[in-house]
Amino acid sequence: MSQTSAAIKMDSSFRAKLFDFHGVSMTRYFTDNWDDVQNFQARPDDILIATYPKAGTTWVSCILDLLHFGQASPERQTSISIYDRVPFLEMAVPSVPKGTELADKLVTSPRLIKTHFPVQFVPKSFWEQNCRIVYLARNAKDSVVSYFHFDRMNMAEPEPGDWSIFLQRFMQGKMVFGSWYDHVNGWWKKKHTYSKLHYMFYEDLTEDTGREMDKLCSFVGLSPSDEQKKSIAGMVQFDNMKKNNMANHSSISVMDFKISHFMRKGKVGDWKNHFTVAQNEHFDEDYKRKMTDPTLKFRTEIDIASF
Ligand code: PPS
Repeated sequence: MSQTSAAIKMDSSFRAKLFDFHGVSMTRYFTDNWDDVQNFQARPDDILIATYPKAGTTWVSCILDLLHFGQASPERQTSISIYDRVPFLEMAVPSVPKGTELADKLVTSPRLIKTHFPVQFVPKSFWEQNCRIVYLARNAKDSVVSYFHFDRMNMAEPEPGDWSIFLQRFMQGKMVFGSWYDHVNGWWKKKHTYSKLHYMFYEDLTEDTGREMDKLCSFVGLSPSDEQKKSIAGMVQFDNMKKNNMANHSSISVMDFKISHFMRKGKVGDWKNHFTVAQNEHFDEDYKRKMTDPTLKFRTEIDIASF
């Protein structure tokens, strides 16, 4: 049994409440270990994987883990869950080891560490050590749909309510880890002053996984063979990750797979199956007001023919 899959009683009383934390909506499961998280000692070769929830964190975590360790330790892929290979730094859920403890125990070099923090919450040692950071962003519409289904099935998340209420809350930034708009913009701005930040997009990764893997390799300084890259691209295809119990989160007891799967659809454009025409118009108007930086562009659909 993996370290973080210890049994937690799955019922709705476990659901956490949102509260304002330094100006960001959070739950106690990600703030209870705040002091240890803020004092976390990063190492110069640590790689921080930062995302707003549901952007494809698990996908890019598997890619980076395979790129770094897939050759030397192939058994990792079948014996250690992705959330133990890539600890979730701020996680402080009762009865399971804290993210900081898991990260401290990692024996790999580099250590791959996940966070959903907005940029201003990142512990200072990551900046002081000049660590590489990979930020993966996903368009707002698919993010909110994915988040909605996640909050329905994850008993540690706040009660989602119905779809229209959830969408409204997303637009107001009242989600765990705060506003999507502030998150993607905050990290985008950081890219201008911090050179070791690789900002990438879920839609690009879907369109051409090989091309995005090449960019990641040059960012982290790896040169895998074509054969290795091909093999990794196959292993991280949605259907293969969904079947892989070490990647699909099936051992996490707070997640009720009868409601929805963690590896749910893995598509660009599923929002079209959720937004009404009126919701879409309202969302677009609000989006224009909030997303004023013309250099940060998201795609809400991609040309199927191109991948
Ligand atoms: S979390 O809980 O925030 O860490 O979730 P995260 O891993 O960031 O995002 C989960 C969504 O990413 C999709 N996913 C993938 N899509 C395509 N290909 C691959 N390999 C892949 N792996 C994960 C996953 O299905 C969730 O999106 P939705 O839209 O809900 O399916």
